Amino acid sequence: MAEYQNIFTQVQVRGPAEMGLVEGVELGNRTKSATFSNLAGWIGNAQLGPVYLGAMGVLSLMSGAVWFMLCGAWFWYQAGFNPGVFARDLFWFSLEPPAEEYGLGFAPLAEGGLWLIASFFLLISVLSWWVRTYLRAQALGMGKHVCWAFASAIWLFLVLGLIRPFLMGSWSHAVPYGIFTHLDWTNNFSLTYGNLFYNPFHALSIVFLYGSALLFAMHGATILAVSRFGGDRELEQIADRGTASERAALFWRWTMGFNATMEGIHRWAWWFAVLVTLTGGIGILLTGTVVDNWYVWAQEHGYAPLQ
Ligand code: 07D
Ligand code: 07D
Repeated sequence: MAEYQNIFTQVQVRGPAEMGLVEGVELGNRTKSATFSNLAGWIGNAQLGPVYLGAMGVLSLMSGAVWFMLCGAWFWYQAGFNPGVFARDLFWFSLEPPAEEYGLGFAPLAEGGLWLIASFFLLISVLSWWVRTYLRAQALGMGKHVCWAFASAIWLFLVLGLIRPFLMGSWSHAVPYGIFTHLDWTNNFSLTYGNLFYNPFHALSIVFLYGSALLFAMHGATILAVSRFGGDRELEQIADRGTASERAALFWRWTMGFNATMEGIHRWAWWFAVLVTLTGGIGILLTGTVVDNWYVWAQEHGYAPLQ
């Protein structure tokens, strides 16, 4: 007998595949069939597909694959074409941007030129995926909330790899493509500019990152806690507040004196997540361009002790 356990499991009710709407949709761009997976059903919807590819989807996947293969080919070269070394050192290989002296110009392939070419494809891939999120939302008559949130992540991505290096006058300031080398880059960035903890925008970004996790936990837990009263049918609860959202609201008013609304909690979530990368991008953009040393800056602004 199916037991209702609402932390890990979901009862999977399965009918014929739902193919979705057809009005205003270019059906030739959509795969024809759908399959079902129990595993997918435990964490989300059991139905897989149909997928809408379209020009933007194809462009994004293809240019993303080119970026990925260029990184892989370079790692393969760094491994001396040895499969054992490739597997062993995979996380340590790195496709690096050109050195400082090349400025914003091109560089020989093995000295950053390949990084520039790969970056071009990554840029096309990320931007065309953004257009895809916009167009698919439009085709479904949805608001554009997902693509504007994604734009905030892209803002940080562009600051890190394009806008800030451009303002600094050299691609050498951009992030290398490597698992551990991009962490070394992050660490060095903080050290070079006098400890990023004293950058108030880094602090704000952390506030929203931690806040996002906290809000997500509070919201997820609240809805699970009232799902026995139908609380997981959130939209009906907004239009016609039943006992579930009343209890959820009351719980938070009882425990902390204030409650978000069924609709407003999603605005909290959206803003917290968006502000992580929005404030973060501002913090990175200011570093090295406006502020050379965050510790000194903090001392000058009464944010760090004068010694
Ligand atoms: C869970 C959604 C799925 C996405 C995943 C990432 C690739 C890269 C690499 C071909 C939450 C797929 C990864 C396609 C393939 C090559 C060479 C998202 C989820 C699973 N980082 N970072 C990681 C990127 C920056 C930092 C992991 C990208 C900044 C720290 C992964 C970017 C700084 C730590 C990764 C980027 C920074 C990581 C897991 C771009 C400051 C970790 C990511 C394009 C913000 C963690 C070994 C994850 C780790 C980690 C990818 C930028 C810091 C490889 C694509 C420059 C401190 N980063 N990162 O789950 O384990 O994200 O690293 O800007 O500790 Mg990073
Ligand atoms: C990178 C947005 C771009 C990603 C895009 C995705 C693909 C892959 C493939 C799906 C992550 C493209 C995706 C191509 C698709 C598949 C399969 C988002 C990105 C568009 N820090 N720090 C932050 C903390 C320190 C440093 C943010 C904590 C040290 C630098 C965050 C600590 C030093 C930068 C944060 C800590 C340092 C950051 C990132 C603690 C290193 C940044 C937010 C407790 C020693 C970035 C202003 C994010 C930033 C950043 C947290 C410490 C350096 C809040 C908790 C002091 C250089 N740090 N940090 O969402 O914005 O990133 O800073 O010590 O650039 Mg930090």
